Amino acid sequence: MENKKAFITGINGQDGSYLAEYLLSLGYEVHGMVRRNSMAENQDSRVIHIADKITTHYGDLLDESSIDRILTQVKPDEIYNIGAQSHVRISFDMPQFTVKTNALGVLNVLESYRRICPEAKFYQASSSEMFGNSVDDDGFQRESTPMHPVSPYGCSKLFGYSIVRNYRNSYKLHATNGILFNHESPRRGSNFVTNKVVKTAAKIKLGLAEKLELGNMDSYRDWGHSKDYVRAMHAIINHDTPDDFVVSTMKTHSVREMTEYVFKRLNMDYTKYVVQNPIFIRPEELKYLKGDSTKVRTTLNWKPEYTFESMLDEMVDYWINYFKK
Ligand code: F7E
Repeated sequence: MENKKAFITGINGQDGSYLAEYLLSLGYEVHGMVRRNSMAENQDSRVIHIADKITTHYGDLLDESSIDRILTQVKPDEIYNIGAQSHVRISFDMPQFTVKTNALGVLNVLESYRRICPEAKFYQASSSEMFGNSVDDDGFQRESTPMHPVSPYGCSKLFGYSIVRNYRNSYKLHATNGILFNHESPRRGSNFVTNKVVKTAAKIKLGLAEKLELGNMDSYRDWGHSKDYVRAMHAIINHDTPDDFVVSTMKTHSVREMTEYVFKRLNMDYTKYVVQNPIFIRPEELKYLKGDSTKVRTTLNWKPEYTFESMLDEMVDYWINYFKK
């Protein structure tokens, strides 16, 4: 039997790169879309170590012709739409670009998929940011929790999620949503809070920085590891029935607790180094996330291998080694 073919938008992102590695380990032929960038170095920086094993194609979620061309050429069995403007704070600065990419971009991929390869399966990277500040009485968000997003990013993701459900029902496509809670790793962009804290704490430890500037430290997040979450994406797309699944650790910690843990691991007291800078505070904040992932755990037998602590430990070790070199 021929190897299955996967097509990944956002292959050069944190999740795209781990997903590509995972699918290669399962014997897939992996294709990915990268955007043309004026700095050639940034187009494949997270997948450079597997560059000879994957095929990248220039394209853009906002350029339908490029998506048509790639799908016609590749004829994938599985399409993972992971590309996005994924930074919530930045979505307040670039709302239109965020909505075009994260909402219209999903529709562009769905339309090409429906016309060119409707037998394929489709995965959409939906997000816990869609819930906004809505929480069930038991303190969890789950598939049935009402969605009231509080950022341009969350609003754009809610459109993507809804249009995937609409296409699934209207055209009988195998189109799925993973509603992923925050997931991190050493490959996380350095302007997301976990990697920002770990990277700066490592610099402070080694005398390369003095202060860490943060915004709101009292919001709570359910943080897992990207490596665990890409396994969930593959399980979701391969389930017999196209459906939507929350993926989470079922535990929550505040930004303050996370920061305290990281600094303690480096034998430092975070209160001596952290200062607040209002620049990092959002016009509207999502205060609390804790996901109930019972459905994906029982239906697809998925569970995370990393804990909050082992994930942060890996990130701390990574950045300490990086700066020591
Ligand atoms: O912020 C607070 C900030 O930017 C986490 C994306 O992957 O997960 C991610 O979105 C929390 C927020 O992630 C700073 O206000 C304090 O409460 O790491 P973050 P996020 O906004 O939760 C969801 C599920 C996605 O889908 C998104 O694509 O940390 N915070 N001080 C800060 N955050 C940042 N970035 N920088 C700070 O200095």
